[in-house]
Amino acid sequence: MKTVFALAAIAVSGSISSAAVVTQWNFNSVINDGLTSTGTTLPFVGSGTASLVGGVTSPSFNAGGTTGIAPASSSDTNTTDNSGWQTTNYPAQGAGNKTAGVQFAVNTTNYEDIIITFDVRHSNTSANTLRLQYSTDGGLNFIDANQYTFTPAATGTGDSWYNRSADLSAIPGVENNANFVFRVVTEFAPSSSGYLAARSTSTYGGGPTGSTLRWDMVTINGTLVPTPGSIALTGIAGLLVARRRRAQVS
Ligand SMILES: [Ca+2]
Ligand SMILES: [Ca+2]
Repeated sequence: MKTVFALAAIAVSGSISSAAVVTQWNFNSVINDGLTSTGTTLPFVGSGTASLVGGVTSPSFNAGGTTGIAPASSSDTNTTDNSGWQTTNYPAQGAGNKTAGVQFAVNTTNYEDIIITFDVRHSNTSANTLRLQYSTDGGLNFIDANQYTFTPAATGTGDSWYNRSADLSAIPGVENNANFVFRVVTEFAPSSSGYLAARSTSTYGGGPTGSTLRWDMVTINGTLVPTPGSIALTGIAGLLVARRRRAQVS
């Protein structure tokens, strides 16, 4: 009987260890109002906090789908009220390397194998290079996720959406952490002391009108780790299933 119980618990609890969206921001209005200029930084799925860092401001929300070079919209499937988080006032040329951008605090307790995806639209004059950084201590210290710098296409195309992905599953402290925070910030071009514009023929411009980055579909994916409580419950459920199956056989 003990063996049956244990096997049933493992089998059933294993089935709930599955990929899930921990938190997602789509920046659309909570109630569809048909206006892309209105939206929210409250999460669409789960819980967490979105904030601006390094002097960046957000004067408004703006369209998640818009004109521009393909792809001309984010991956948001909302076609009637799709907003993006419009951000500007990035640092002046030669200043504030890896300090300015958007930041997200997400409790990853009970989740492992964290993967972050987001969409970003570069204006022509915005920085072409973005850097993902993470914190395991609530945002006191940030560490470069070294393999994750993001630049527009090789041709240096601005005014276009890019779908980005970062697999943090191998980084200690990211998973199962109530104090997990990450941010995406603008970075100088490699081996230089200044920003390169997203469009190769444009000049980088910071400040309130010089460059814009628009964000959408910021998603933290993880795998739910069964808690002791859930194992106990599923174990009982599994035992009942096992009993029922034996009853059917006999
Ligand atoms: Ca709206
Ligand atoms: Ca959106």
